[in-house]
Amino acid sequence: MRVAIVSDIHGNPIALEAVIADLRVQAPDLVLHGGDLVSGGSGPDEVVDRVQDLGWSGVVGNSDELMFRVEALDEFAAPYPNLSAMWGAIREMGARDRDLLGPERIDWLSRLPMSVVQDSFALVHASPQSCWLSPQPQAADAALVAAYRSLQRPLVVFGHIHVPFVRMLKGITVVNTGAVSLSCDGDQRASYLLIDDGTAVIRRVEYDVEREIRELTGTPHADWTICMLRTAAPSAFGLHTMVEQASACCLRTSPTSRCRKPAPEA
Ligand SMILES: [Mn+2]
Repeated sequence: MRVAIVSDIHGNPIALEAVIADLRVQAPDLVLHGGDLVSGGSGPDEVVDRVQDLGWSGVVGNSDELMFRVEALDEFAAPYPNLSAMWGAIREMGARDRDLLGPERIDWLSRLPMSVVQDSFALVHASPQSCWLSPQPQAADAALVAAYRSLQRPLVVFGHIHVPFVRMLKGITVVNTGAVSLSCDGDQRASYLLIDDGTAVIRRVEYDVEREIRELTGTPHADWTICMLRTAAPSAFGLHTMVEQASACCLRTSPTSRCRKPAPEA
């Protein structure tokens, strides 16, 4: 049995189509999505329609929750008032996505479950209790086991942090799918997971990042997301990826911005 898990598409239809082309070659028996279908990309409506047409089941992500429960952002943002400019921008980006999606797609997002549990593995967006909070890539073994053992499966898969990894621990393998869009590990390619008879393999897929950037240009706060798409900057702050990325790239908290256009080709 071959299962593919595609997570954190973040409204990027160009990256999604590249992954779908790769899936045709890999020919999994089942494809699931790991949530965060929307937010940050040029076509959240296109992405939701495509996932619905393909019949992929999946789980709810924090970005999806923001579409049907706007106040979730206030709850998450409350401890970080110093980042108020960023929260405001995320709200404006969310409003654009809600307009594009319309009530029917948002209603569909609101019905996504917190987890998908199969015989041999379980899938959540961040953790079993929350689609906002998860261990970070550098988490200790014990923290990963503590976060996911309640699912009682030998393999647990999550997305959310946009940093793919496979950690084989005592009694449990914890896997992060990485992100189709807005990778956060320095590699701008799309990332997704294949589980081949219980063995987890991360796949990376090149796509036309500059085409997505052209599509995004002119949308609210596109400079943030364009920066994130180009740099795939590693996270540094221990908060949610979006927060980390936006802080690092776009609030200029570091003296040297990592958001630079690639040098023109010779
Ligand atoms: Mn995400």
